[in-house]
Amino acid sequence: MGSSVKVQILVGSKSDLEIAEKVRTRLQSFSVPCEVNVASAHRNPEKVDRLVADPETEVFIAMAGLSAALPGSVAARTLQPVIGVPLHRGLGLDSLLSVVQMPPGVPVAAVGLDAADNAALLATAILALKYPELKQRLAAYRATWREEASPSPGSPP
Ligand code: RP5
Repeated sequence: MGSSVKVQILVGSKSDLEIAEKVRTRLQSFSVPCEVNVASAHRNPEKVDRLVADPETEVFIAMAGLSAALPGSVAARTLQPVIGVPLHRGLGLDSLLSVVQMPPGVPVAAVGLDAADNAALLATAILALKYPELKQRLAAYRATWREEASPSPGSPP
């Protein structure tokens, strides 16, 4: 799949970086090239413009708390798939509804609050439509995950 950045992870604030790192770690475990950038929909709209215009990026993951405008803002600027991760900073419900309730025409694939792992897994599944080796890595991950989640009877705790 080459080494160009396939997934751009965008966060609205430096205070969101810890959870962005969890997404990066999961993507790296599948050898998916990715990059993390801080770009607020409110404070740095020009930076959002610039990052979203990157022609190499195939999937965007946008994460933000409070009014969480970033995922929709990214989706408005691209035809590539955008995964939105609402972050639990205020009520939780505020960012969740901002990401889930996009008006018709500009979809954002919303995962749960702070759901870093699911965002990375969904991005990898989207890329796997084009890069078959990722499907194999996802299958291996799923098998291990199932085994860890439900050990066979008689196995030690
Ligand atoms: C959102 O506001 C950011 O995504 C962050 O989750 C929240 C708080 O931002 P800071 O005040 O920490 O910059 O835009």
